[in-house]
Amino acid sequence: MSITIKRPEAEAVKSAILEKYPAKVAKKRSKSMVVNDPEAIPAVQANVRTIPGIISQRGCCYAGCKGVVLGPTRDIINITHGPIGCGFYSWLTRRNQTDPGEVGPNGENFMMYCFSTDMQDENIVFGGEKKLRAAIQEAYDIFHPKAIAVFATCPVGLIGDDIHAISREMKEKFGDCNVFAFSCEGYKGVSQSAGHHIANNQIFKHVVGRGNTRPDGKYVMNMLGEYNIGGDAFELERLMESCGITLNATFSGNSTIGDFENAHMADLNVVMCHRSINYVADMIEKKYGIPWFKVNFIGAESTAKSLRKIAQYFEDPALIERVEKVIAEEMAAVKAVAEEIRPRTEGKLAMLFVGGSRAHHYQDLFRELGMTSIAAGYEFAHRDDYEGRRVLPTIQVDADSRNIEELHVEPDPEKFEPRKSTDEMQTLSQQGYEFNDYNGMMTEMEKGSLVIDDISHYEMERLIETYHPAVFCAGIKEKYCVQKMGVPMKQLHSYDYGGPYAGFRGAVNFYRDIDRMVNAKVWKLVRPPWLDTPQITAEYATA
Ligand code: CFM
Repeated sequence: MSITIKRPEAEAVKSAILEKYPAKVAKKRSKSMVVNDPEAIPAVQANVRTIPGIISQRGCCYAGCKGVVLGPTRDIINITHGPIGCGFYSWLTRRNQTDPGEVGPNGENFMMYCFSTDMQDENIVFGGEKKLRAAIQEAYDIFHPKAIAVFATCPVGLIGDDIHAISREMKEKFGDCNVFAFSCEGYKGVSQSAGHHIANNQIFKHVVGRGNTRPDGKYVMNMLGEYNIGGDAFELERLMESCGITLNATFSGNSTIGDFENAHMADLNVVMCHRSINYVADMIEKKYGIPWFKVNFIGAESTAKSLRKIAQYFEDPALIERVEKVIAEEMAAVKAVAEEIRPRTEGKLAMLFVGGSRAHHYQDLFRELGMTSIAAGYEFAHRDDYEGRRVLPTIQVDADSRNIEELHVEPDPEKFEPRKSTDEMQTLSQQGYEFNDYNGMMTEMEKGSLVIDDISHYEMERLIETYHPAVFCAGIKEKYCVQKMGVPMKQLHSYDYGGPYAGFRGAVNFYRDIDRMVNAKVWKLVRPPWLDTPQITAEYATA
């Protein structure tokens, strides 16, 4: 017997939400809230400033640069030039894990340290350059690292400390330590997305291409946009090894500076998180001739599909056979668990409002559990992440984006070497290969589902009240509000205490965690305190 549950109609839900806003705000928010049609994808307003006064989920440019892209690198000393809070709050809260690295007095895992210049009022008034120079020297003297990176926070941009000149000066002085800096002041751009771009530009300029070591192996590739949250990269490393695929550099989960330096030695770039790193894939291809395509290792089916794509790219029957064997073995275990759990999760609703790629990728896992992603959106993605890269030429570049440097890249006179000839690339394209492409989230979402960019806290509450989803996925800022509304909440940034969720074994972990959450009876017993004490809300409102 199948039961059809009547869901609220999405256009009506949207109108009801917008009704409460002042007219101007409603007009602007309306463009960022669309009802999906995978056959005729509507345009989504994205990567624009958040309206002042609205509670947003977004982070800042510094978070995207220092926290996201450089955060998982273990042997670069990352110094935050700014007040101590910025360094402290970007210190391991994302659960990006790493191998221990070398141990001993010159051990090269610095992730357990939080390095900052700890700027004080007097540094803001008289300048912080002296303090930064001293901090770089101190870090060098104590640890003798291969590299030191400096990150600007808001006040540094406002007072004009020249972090790049100081880094150059210290690099020359040391001779055996690469020092480079990032002008990633928090206020730049409209979200952490600007920070990804700034981070990638500097890594490309100052690091990529400096090495000349290629790891042993026949099939050597880089993985771009994988950040080893909750051990995801460890699981993917295991999987690649069992397939006989050699991982050269991962940007930047479980990575080292040496990996980045040798990134141009691989024969393929696969891109996981398109939003944060597509720039690097494009630049490496132009400069060194390494093709890229999009993969997704979240979800068992997507993992199998991505592995097959990689095997086909290398065009070796032995590799294709080995990959098929691994898929068959791993899938058997995954399917057994999925079949057991699915009757308990089938037909339930999920909502995902996360970053710039996970709100898409995790829908595959929910699909495997028979669940529908009824509403989803990103915090800071661009239109191409929603609608696909085909809209790139139509995206209007505004003043905020123009502020972020676009590197002009040319083929390297010595190191450029096309890994596939034009003919080979064409043949692969004819076989259905989508190089340099990403179709975005909306092609894979149901007709009538809601897609909302940069969702506000108010909009989130209204969605939950309307649809009563079985699970809501977002981050720590939303977690406890959602739970107080009686809905289980899964953090897809840090995974709470769970993970890995990537690859086949990761899928099994996710199925089990979601099963436990959506079938726990405790959520129905939650009665939020504000229902019984309305006067508290009133007092706050009039205070
Ligand atoms: Fe890419 Fe990320 Fe994400 Fe991202 Fe992030 Fe993250 Fe994320 Mo939190 S790089 S866009 S800036 S997949 S930290 S590992 S979980 S918001 S969806």
